[in-house]
Amino acid sequence: MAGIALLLIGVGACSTSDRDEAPTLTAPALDPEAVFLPTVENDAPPPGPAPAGMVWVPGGEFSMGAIDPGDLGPLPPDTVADTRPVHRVYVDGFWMDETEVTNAQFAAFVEATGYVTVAERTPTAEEFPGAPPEALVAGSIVFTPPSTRVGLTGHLQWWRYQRGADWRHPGGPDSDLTGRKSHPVVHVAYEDAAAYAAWAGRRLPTEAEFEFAARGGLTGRAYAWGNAMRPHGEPLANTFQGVFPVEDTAEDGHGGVSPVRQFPANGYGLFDMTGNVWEWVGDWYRPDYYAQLAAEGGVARNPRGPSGSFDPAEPGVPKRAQRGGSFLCTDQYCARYLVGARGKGEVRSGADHLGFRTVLAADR
Ligand SMILES: [Ca+2]
Ligand SMILES: [Ca+2]
Repeated sequence: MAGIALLLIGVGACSTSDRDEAPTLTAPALDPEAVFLPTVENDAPPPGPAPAGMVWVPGGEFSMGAIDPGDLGPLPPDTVADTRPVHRVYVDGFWMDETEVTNAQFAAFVEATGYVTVAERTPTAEEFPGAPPEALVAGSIVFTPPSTRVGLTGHLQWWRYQRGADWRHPGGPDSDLTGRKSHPVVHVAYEDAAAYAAWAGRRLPTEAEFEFAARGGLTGRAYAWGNAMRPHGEPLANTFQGVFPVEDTAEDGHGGVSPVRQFPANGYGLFDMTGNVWEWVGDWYRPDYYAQLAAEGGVARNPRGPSGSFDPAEPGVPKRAQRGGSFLCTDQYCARYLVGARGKGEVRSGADHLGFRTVLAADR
């Protein structure tokens, strides 16, 4: 049902960035040195040998949030509006998957448990009252570029509900996982990601854990690796180049999703914390959550998100936060490859640009 939900209520992540003639939002000029206090990592060593495929993130205190980075120029509206104020957060150390969960890893979970993902289940009229009967078929949402240039208002110009699209068939029933074992699993709803994590004895990261990990020990940088999108001209993440959404020129070496580990790891040894596929995190989404934490004063310790979700763009739609951006992110539309940027999505909606990774607390 993921796709139906998505079509009825709008695509997650970048959906509210739709724009055409909308004015760009120039963020207030802020001095990063004044806004971001130094990251202070915990100095305790890892509590033991690393679980397979995981790396140690030491935790500590850092400044969470984002400001408008100068080198992008004016950002699309709302790109960093929900990342303010930058506020002080502490997280305990934890183990984190080096990469997005791959198709091979997800297949092992399904083989062991017989789990059926949301996209593979046939939606019912009770679940989606008012939906046309022909829409009540299992499937998911697939990025489908239009053949000609389009205005950037109306994401349904490039998102299509595809019958039979699911994690085993990322492009629809005629596609499969041939050559994709090392690609991140996609078309996973929040509950699918949480089910995998529980089976593995882990959980999804909190939004704060994800951002601490993505920053890799650096302080207040615009990107996971520094303040330039392409230092020395080298792409450091799988994003979108060309003319969005029509032509992805793949200057970074990958058109569409790529296998994991195609770009250098960040300071903690984590791959694709920026780009490739968006990643579910555990927190409910509210655009004012950072303001809530800041109003409490002091340092927010191990924040786990608000008690419920609220997105003014789609009130009443339950949404969890997502992080990192995807192979579709571009400063023309959705510049959420910024390390402090946030995304969000309806909890039962997957898509072919959305996956996840897991974490394991140190005391486990
Ligand atoms: Ca790319
Ligand atoms: Ca990612």
